[in-house]
Amino acid sequence: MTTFPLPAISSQIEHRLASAVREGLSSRPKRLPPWLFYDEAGSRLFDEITERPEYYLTRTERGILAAHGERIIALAAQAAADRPARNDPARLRITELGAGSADKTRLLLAAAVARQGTVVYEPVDVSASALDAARERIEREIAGVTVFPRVMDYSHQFELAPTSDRRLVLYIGSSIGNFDPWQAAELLRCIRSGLEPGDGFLLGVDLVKDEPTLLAAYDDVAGVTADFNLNLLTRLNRELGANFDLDSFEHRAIWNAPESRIEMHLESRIAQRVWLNGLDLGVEFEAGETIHTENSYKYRPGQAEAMLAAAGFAPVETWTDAQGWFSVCLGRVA
Ligand code: AVI
Repeated sequence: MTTFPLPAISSQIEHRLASAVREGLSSRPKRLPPWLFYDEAGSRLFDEITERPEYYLTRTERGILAAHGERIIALAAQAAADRPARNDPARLRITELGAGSADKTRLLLAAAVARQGTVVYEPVDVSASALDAARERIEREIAGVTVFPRVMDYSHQFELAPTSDRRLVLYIGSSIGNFDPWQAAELLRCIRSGLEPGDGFLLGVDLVKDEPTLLAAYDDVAGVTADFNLNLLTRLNRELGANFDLDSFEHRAIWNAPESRIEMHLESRIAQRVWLNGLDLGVEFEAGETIHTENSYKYRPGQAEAMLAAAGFAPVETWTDAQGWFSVCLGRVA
C-alpha cells in the first residue's frame, strides 16, 4: 500500500470522518453524513446559500424573530406560575446550539438586552474556531452581551454549567430537519434532560409547501447549493487522499413526499472507480448511482409542538409567517 500523508487534523475528527466515510461509501445505497459539509469552505458556502433568493428559510425565520422577538423573550423569562423563579426577577441567559453566523440570534439578544440590561449568550458548537469568531463578532457588535462559548457535541451529550439564570435554548434555522425523526426525538429528549424546570426551548422548523419552492431552495440557479454538495468530495480528496473527479458527479435535489423531506444526492454521471488512499478503499459507481448526502425534513403545522411535547416540553406558543412557510415554537420544561 502507498502511504499517503494526511493533513494534521484533530485525531478525533480524523477518526470520526474516516469511519463515517468508510461505512457510508460501503453501504447500499451509498450515503455520507451531512456534518461532513461543514469544513471551512462548506461553512462559507452555507452562509452564501442563506443569502440566495431561492433559500427562503433564513429570511422567513428572521422575519418571524424580528416581529416576535420581544414576546419570545418575555414569555421565556416569565416565571412558570406554579414554580418559584430561581432568581427574582427572572434573568434569562441564551444558549444556542450551533454557533452559525448568529445573524438571526442578534434579534433575540437585542430583545433580551432591552428587557434586562445585559445578557449572557452561550453558543454551543463542536468547532472552537467557529465559537471564537462568534464571540469576537457578537461582543463587538451588541453592547450588553457577554459570550461564554461552550465546545460540545450536543448531538451526543448535552451538559451545561449550573446557573441561577433561567435558560432559553435556541435550536433555530431548521437544523432539527437534518435528523431522521427517531434521531430528532432522541436529540430533543437529550436536550430536555440537560435543562431545569422553567427553562425554555425555541425550535425553528421548515414547513411543507409546494414542491417547486422546496426544490428551488435546494437547487438554486446560481449553483451555490450544488457547489456546497460537491465540496464534500473536495474535502474527501484533501483529507482522505481520494481521487473524486468533481466533473463526473452532479448535484441532485429530490422531494421525497412520503418521507416529507428534501434529499440531496451526488450522482455519478458515469460508471467509475474512485480510490480513497487514506482509507485504502476503492469504491465502484454505476452510471446514475448516487451518494445520499442530506435529508432536510419539512413538517406539517402542529408537528413541531408534538415533537416538543413528546420530549417533555410544554408547548407555550408558536409563530408562523403569513405564507405559512416556517414556524418557530417555544416550549418550556414543565
Ligand atoms: C443546516 N440545514 C438546516 C440546511 C437545510 O436547509 O437543511 C442545510 C442545507 N442544505 C442545503 N441547503 C442548506
